[in-house]
Amino acid sequence: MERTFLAIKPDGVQRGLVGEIVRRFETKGFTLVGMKFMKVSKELAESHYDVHKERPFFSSLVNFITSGPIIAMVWEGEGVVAAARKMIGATNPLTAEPGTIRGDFGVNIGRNLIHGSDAIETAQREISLWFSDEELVTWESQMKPWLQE
Ligand code: DAT
Ligand code: MG
Repeated sequence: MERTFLAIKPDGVQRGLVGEIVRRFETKGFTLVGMKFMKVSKELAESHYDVHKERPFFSSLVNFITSGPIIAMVWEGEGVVAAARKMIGATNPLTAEPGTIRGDFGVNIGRNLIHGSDAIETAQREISLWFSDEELVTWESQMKPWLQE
């Protein structure tokens, strides 16, 4: 089953949006398989954002992600990678559509509340970077027959 890595960034935690954000994925019908509340080390932040290391915003991005606690999560479901990206919205919250997390709650590209893996292969890399196998819980949601034909 397809899985994605999502992280509520320090601004999402500080603004008290953890419940609201988790609620959206839960009520959509995706299944939570891993979750931890943590401070991110500089090493982990740099590794997570490795593709952006040559970009001018890289150091401020790493400083931001390590500035306060975050919620790291793995969610499972059919098509969850692309669907979660849609639910998160465009990178810049000012242009993100209303109804998306960034569109509803953000105003600045450097404070865009949540990370979501951008492809299935990226998700696999990010899940193994952030979680050990023992931290992921395989379980069958009793809602499944009510979500899938
Ligand atoms: P996304 O998080 O939508 O996948 P991304 O991978 O292009 O976006 O960039 C990673 C993060 O870096 C993004 O969530 C916010 C920050 N960022 C991206 N472009 C930026 C820019 N032009 N100025 C400042 N921060 C930026
Ligand atoms: Mg990205």
